[in-house]
Amino acid sequence: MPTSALNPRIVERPQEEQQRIDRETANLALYYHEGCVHCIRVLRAIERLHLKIDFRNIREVPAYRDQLVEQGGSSTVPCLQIHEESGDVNWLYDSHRIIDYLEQRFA
Ligand SMILES: N[C@@H](CCC(=O)N[C@@H](CS)C(=O)NCC(=O)O)C(=O)O
Repeated sequence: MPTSALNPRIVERPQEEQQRIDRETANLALYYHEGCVHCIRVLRAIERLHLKIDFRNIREVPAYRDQLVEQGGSSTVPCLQIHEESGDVNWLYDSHRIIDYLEQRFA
């Protein structure tokens, strides 16, 4: 049974489109931890939009927290790391801004 039959809000795409989007989301990573309500909101949006994004738990892996602080500039989660096509790396903080970004790009 497709996931969308259980939850009609979950986005479903033709296989080729999903594969194209999977290639795009390979350039994204979400820094989070499970005790954070703002992170849960982003995780739910990712599930609903049916996106494959690398999840980096900063409490389980200290190196992820170090990357977030040293490269992103703050230890606040959630944060979406975006590898742009230009080669630049952007760090997008704030659950609302992250969800807006994902919806504009993938909804
Ligand atoms: N307005 C932000 C709030 C994010 C926030 O408060 N995150 C907390 C965890 S729930 C945090 O990382 N606090 C520790 C810190 O800022 O270093 C959002 O919606 O994402």
